[in-house]
Amino acid sequence: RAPAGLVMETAKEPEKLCPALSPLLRGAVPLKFEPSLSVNQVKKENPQVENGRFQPEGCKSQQKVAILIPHRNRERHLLYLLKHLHPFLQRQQLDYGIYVIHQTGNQKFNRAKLLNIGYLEALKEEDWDCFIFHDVDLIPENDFNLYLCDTEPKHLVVGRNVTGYKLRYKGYFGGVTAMTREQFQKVNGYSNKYWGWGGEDDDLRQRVVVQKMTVVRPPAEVARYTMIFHTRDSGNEVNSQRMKLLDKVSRVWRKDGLNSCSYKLLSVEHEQLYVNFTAEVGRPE
Ligand code: UD2
Ligand code: MN
Repeated sequence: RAPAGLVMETAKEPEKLCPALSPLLRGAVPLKFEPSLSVNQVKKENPQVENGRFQPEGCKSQQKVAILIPHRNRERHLLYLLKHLHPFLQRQQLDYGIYVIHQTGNQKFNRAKLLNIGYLEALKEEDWDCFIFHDVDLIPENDFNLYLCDTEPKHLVVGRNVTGYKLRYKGYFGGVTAMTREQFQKVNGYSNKYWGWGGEDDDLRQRVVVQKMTVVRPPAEVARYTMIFHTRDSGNEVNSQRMKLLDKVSRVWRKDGLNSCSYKLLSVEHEQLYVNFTAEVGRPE
C-alpha cells in the first residue's frame, strides 16, 4: 500500500474545464444603487476576492480575463460597478482580475491611452488571455452577457437604458469591448492621441477593420446595460480633433498605439476589490 500522501496525489484528477455556460447564471437580475453603499460593504460581500482577483472552484475557467476600467474622479460609479461586477463575473465562473487605471492630474482625460497602459501593466502581473475594456459607469444587466473573448473582437453593449436599448449606430464600438491579447496586439492597441471625449472607440473599430477582423455582438436581449446618470466631466470636453484623427487611422495605426505608449506609472496599489494603477499620461501635443 502506498503512503497516504501519495494516494492523495495520484487520485487528484487534472482540473476539468468549466462548462461553456455556467450553471450559476441567473439572467436579468434587478440592479440596486443604494445611496448608503460603502466600500466596506462591497468588501464584505466578496470575501473570496483578493487583489481584485477570483478563480472559480472546482473547474478551470475557459479564459483568464482582465477587466480594465479607465478612471478619474468617478468614485461613486466605481463603487457601484465593483458591487455588481464581482458577483456577476463569479456567476460566470471566470478566472478574472479587475484593474482600475487612474489618470492623475488635471490635464485632458485620455481614455484610450489609459486602456493601453492597463493592458501593458496587467500583463506584467498575469498571463491574461482576454481583455475587457470597460467604462466605469456601465452596469451589465444580464449575466448571459459573457465576459469572454471570441474569435473576433466583441462589442458587449448593444443597448443602454439611456438610449432605449437600441444600438447607437452601426459601427458603434464604445462602452465595453472584449479582445484577446492577440487581437489587441494585432491592431497595436488604441491610439494614444485622443484627448477629451469621443472618437477613440471608432478609431479602435477602424483598426479592427484594417486587420480584416469583424465585430461580433451578443444577442440584444442580453447585451443590455444601465448607464449611471452623469453629465460631461470637466477635463473631458469634446475632442474637436477627432474627425481629423479618424481620417488617417489606416496610415498611422502602425506607429501610434501600444508600441508608442509612453507614460509614467506613479503607483500600483493592490486593493481587495481591484488593482489600481495610477499613471501620468501627459498632455495633448
Ligand atoms: C461614450 C462611450 C465610451 C467612450 C466615450 C467617448 C458608451 C456607452 N460609452 O461614453 O466608451 O467611447 O463615449 O470618449 O458609448 N472617465 C472618467 N473620468 C472622467 C472622464 C471619463 O473616469 O473625467 C472614464 C469613465 O470610465 C467613463 C469613460 O471614461 O465611463 C467614458 O466617459 P463618459 O462616460 O463621460 O462618456 P460617454 O458616456 O459619452
Ligand atoms: Mn458614460
